[in-house]
Amino acid sequence: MAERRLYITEVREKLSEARNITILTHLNPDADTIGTGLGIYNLLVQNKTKRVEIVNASKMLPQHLDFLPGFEKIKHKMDFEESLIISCDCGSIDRLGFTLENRSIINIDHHQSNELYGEINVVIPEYASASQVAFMLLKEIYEINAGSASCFYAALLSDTRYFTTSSVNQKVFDAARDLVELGADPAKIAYNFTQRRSLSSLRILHRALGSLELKCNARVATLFVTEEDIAATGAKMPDMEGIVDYARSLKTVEVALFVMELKGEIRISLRSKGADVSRVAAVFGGGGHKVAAGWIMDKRDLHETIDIIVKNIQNLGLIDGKI
Ligand SMILES: [Mn+2]
Repeated sequence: MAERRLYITEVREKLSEARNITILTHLNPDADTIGTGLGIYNLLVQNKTKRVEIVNASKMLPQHLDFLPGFEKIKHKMDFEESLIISCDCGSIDRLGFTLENRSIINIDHHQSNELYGEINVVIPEYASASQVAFMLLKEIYEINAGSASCFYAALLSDTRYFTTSSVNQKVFDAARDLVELGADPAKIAYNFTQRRSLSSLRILHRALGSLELKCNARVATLFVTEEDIAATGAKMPDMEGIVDYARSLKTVEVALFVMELKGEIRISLRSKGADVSRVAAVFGGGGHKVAAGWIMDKRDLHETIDIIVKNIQNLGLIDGKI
């Protein structure tokens, strides 16, 4: 295991040398990758001697994040051919969606499964969000402005599911308080996350809940949506974020599984109340955290897929403990 630290001196030096900087956020972006990326972007653009771009390879961005300062600056392709890369919240280099051979990368993340693909790897799994890593690091190098604080706070709020996950501790609240002090507006950010849902997100949630099944003595809950469900409700990927949490919320459930049938592929989300579901993801070439992991598979029968995954959950002994 590599040493877990912030590499403040090394990062400061890299940033001061760089003329062009590309901030990369991961495919199928969530609020942590976008909030971390924009938080960094809002700091770096203040320095007029540098050119900075923020890029996401996906065609679709989570539109509910459009209140974050700089959101409209996110591009879908990289324009700089030579630049320092900063990757945000991304465990493996493939998830950035670009060919990055021979590029200098600062990897800012909190995934236990991070493949440490950067020249500098600021990866701290104990932190609740990549934005917490970025904030702890960059407050030592820059004066954090209000825009940046808002982005980091939004990412922290989202990755902790509004401060409810097991990763929440005093350090998280310390960071949150500091970010509010620096200008993040907690009420405004919470409103944007909880009171601006799309109709499609509720319609697809309804369909997903209709598929709920309990397995393994009600310790495993499964949900799925078909391509037809997605087409009928008009749901986009961001509309399906958080659906898996409903399955986990059941009293007896230890591990929750949500399977999305997309065009040509199947996307899987696993959540647990403590069991290490990243081990299940690893079996299928995926990654993630102890209590939240996922991966993508080639398209095949949905029910077969669910059965295979549940079998792996059992075989790995993830639900042997007491309820
Ligand atoms: Mn994250």
